Amino acid sequence: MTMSMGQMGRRLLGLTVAGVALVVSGAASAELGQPAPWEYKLQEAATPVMENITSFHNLLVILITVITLFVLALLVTVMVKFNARANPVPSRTTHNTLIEVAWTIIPVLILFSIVIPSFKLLFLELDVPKADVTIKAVGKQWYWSYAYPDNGKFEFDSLLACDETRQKCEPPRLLSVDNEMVVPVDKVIRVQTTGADVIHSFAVPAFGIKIDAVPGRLNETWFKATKTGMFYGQCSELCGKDHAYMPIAVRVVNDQEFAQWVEASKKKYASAPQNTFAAAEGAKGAEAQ
Ligand SMILES: [Cu+2]
Repeated sequence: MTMSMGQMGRRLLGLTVAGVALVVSGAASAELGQPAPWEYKLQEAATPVMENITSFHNLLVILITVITLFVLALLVTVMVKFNARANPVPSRTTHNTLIEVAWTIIPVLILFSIVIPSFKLLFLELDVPKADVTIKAVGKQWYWSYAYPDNGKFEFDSLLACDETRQKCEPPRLLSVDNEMVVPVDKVIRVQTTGADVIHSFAVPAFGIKIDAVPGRLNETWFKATKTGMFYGQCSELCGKDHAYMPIAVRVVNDQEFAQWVEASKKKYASAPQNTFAAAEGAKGAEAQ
């Protein structure tokens, strides 16, 4: 197959345009709170923490791009100007104080421009504000249980909404569950995680949270959703054969809807026999008596 340079150029250009069009159309169809085909960016932020993560990420991408282009330009200059043919008699220069000071100070300044937003973000993530609602998320092989200790102490299981073959699923496929975790909008939600059997990880990309659920240990994180709607995540620590089938679905609703849901859930999950937290707390209560 012979192809002229012109033909090849045009073909390459065509491919690039098609690729860009695909990526743009894919990104445009992205729905809040869930992944989209051809998505190459972070999911749209629904909490202040995630907004922070996104802007930090963007800052880093700009920095890396500029640094990479600069180094590439230096390499190209060296290759073109200082090869043996173009520059047969090399200079014997060994020191240049100005350049040496510059290549020490400038990287330090660049690192400072990274470390300041980085530490700000770390503190924002780790410093849990006063919580309006506390939820215990227990990772189990292979589903999640949610307990609302301050809202009536009910607990329920949240399982993948698919048939046994996992061929017929509720949309979004492999992300929707039978019982969603429900939280009020614009409120600080503290999530405490633990594992009932092995290590799992509770993660919701649009909220910017990912925290391990470790047996025998209580981890905590927080989020404050600023948008209502459905938000999906997945267990993010390889936990066994059905690791891919224990999604996290969070419904963010207004205060009134949340209060109604709490009342309904208290009745609906009143006789939850499977629940480990209530059982453990019940046992503790019995010991105390
Ligand atoms: Cu898991």
